[in-house]
Amino acid sequence: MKITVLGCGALGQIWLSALNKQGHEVQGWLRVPQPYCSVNVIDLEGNAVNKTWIANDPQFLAQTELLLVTLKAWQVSEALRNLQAQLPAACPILLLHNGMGTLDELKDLPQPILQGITTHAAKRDGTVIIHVASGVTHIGPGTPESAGLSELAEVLHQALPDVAWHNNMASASWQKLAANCVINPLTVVWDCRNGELLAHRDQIARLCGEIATVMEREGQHTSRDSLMDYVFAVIESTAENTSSMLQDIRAERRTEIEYITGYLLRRARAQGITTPENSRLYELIKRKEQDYERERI
Ligand code: KPL
Repeated sequence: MKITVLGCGALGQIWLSALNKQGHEVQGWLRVPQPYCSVNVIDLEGNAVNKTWIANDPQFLAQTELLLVTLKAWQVSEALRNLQAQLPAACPILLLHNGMGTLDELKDLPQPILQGITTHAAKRDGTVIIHVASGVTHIGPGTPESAGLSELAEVLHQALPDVAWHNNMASASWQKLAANCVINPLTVVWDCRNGELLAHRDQIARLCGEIATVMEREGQHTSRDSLMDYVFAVIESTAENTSSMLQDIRAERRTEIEYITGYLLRRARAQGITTPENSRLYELIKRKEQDYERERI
């Protein structure tokens, strides 16, 4: 297949090299246009992959059969709006990012949209991307037009297993959102790796209680205790990780808070639910972002 990967950060580079190894024709697409993109990855077996592919080629884009989007949530809408006219109308777009809310922003796009979440872990060490842990990528329809695209799961699974297809992604997406609402801002509050959050059980219980109330109103069967079990399992399996939000805050970059806790708060408001603990974390992260944005002016 001809596949364009939009966003060539850690996850984008891992997908580019895995898809190319599987025989697919790939190109990268960078927001700041460049003719080539270089990939420098240490794969799960410890092998170094150093390759350069074409990037930002409009002809390739016009023939693309799958667009894989590995941008941060807040970059997705604008980037896709700039590309949509050059992309075939039937080309599936797979979104792989933290948080929720981008689908609402992309309702009028002609292309079928798939949503995905992944537990693959990668970290940057200087200019090298290290694929530190294998994981599962869950994908499914984001719009009704993409309901029949389950064969893509098999194509992706051959390149970077495991990939699982879900006819309904709501449950998996909400669970992942819950984990991100707890882990990401709390690692900023405590300035710690994910595993150190095990010491903050009461705070996590309060957050999960609020999140479970919102999820139940959104039609998800859950409870504070089952969410806590899930969140603690993620904390344990990613104990050595520095969360993406803590990495962003340390590097003074914009975080995905609007699509994580921000999305939860928007749904809570629409349902008339108060979420003081989550609101406090949201405000705290926004303040940190504003502080360094103000310094730049
Ligand atoms: O998705 C993550 C992130 O850091 O953004 C978790 C699950 C918290 C793993 O670090």
